[in-house]
Amino acid sequence: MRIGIVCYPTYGGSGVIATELGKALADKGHLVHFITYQQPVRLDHFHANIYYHEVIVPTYPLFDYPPYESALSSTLVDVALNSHLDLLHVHYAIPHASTAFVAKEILKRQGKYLPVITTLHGTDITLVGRDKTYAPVVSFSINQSDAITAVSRNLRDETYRSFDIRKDIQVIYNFVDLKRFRRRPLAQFRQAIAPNGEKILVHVSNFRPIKRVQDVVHIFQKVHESIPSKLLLVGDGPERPMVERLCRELSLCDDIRFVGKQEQLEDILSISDLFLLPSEYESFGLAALEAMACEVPVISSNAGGLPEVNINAETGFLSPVGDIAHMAAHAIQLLSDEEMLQRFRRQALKRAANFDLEKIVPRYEELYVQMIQQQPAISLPA
Ligand code: GMT
Repeated sequence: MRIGIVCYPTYGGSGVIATELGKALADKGHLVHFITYQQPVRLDHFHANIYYHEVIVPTYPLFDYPPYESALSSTLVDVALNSHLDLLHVHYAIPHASTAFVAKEILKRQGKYLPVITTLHGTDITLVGRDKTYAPVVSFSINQSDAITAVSRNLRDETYRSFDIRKDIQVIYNFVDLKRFRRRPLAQFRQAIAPNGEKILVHVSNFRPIKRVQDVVHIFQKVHESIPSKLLLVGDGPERPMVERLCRELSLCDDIRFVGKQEQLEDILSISDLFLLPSEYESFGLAALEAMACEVPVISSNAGGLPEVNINAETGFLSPVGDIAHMAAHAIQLLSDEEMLQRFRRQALKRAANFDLEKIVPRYEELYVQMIQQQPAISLPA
């Protein structure tokens, strides 16, 4: 198949899943065309079956707001026609679902049918999408998609609750590449971070308020009081200055390291003992899944789709949002009982195997085939 993929190329779960999906599809022999305004972060190697089309948004003195959506729709039309796309898979509803709809309508008038699949990822529904500035367009463009998928049951249900959706939303869970995300013995690296055998806790996110990174620091403070430990904070974003200030106020700077955005996440996870994800909301929690694949149990909130990934008292523990004491107590319990920690590690890996890329990617392929086969006859305007 010739597949067009639209996503946010930046450091975020939806872009990561879209890129990993494209790479997996290319490995299976499909031709994959990424159409984005910047090279996606995880699209880091040449692959004979992968093409990248940059969306250029021309500037003009009249434009206070360069019309990105129009540039994207026009690029989609161009790529669909010249690269003979069979379908378009857009990730994150805003503005990708509506730009895909415009492209599809233009193409229809040129005699080409282009099925559009929209994957909902989370904040496009729960945060930004619900804002009345966007809601009517989000609702309309989801309903106009030929197929809609959501990355968890929770997100599917939230979508039905928030919008008037008259179509079936299929749940296709996020996935992880178990060949890449697996625990490796990196003793030297571990020694460098925790020279005195301290336990290592880790958090990975884009440091947005929804991630509650300050809770991560407060949880760590309590753990640190009773267990020699280090905290690795991976990623970057708007909350970072506040989090840095908090570390200074709590005199924890020597034991907390901000390592910024990292490509080799699997190495960091390989030396970690516990993953912290106290988010206000997660439609799924891809970062937690990647940790579990590397045998790292997860202490998380019970928000959104997290209970569909992290199983309480099995792969980690779930607590109400903001319940720092509860999260810290569970972290201390796990870190001070080696037998329990090892058991949770094995269980985390076993759970992650349910979300193996090799199981999930075929579900998208099946959906693509279905969409291509239901192609309606297009009558060209006279
Ligand atoms: O979490 C973010 O801020 C990034 C966001 C995105 O759209 O890039 O992530 C969302 O999509 C991921 C992939 O499907 C999910 O694993 C995340 O849980 C989800 N984030 C939220 O719902 C807050």
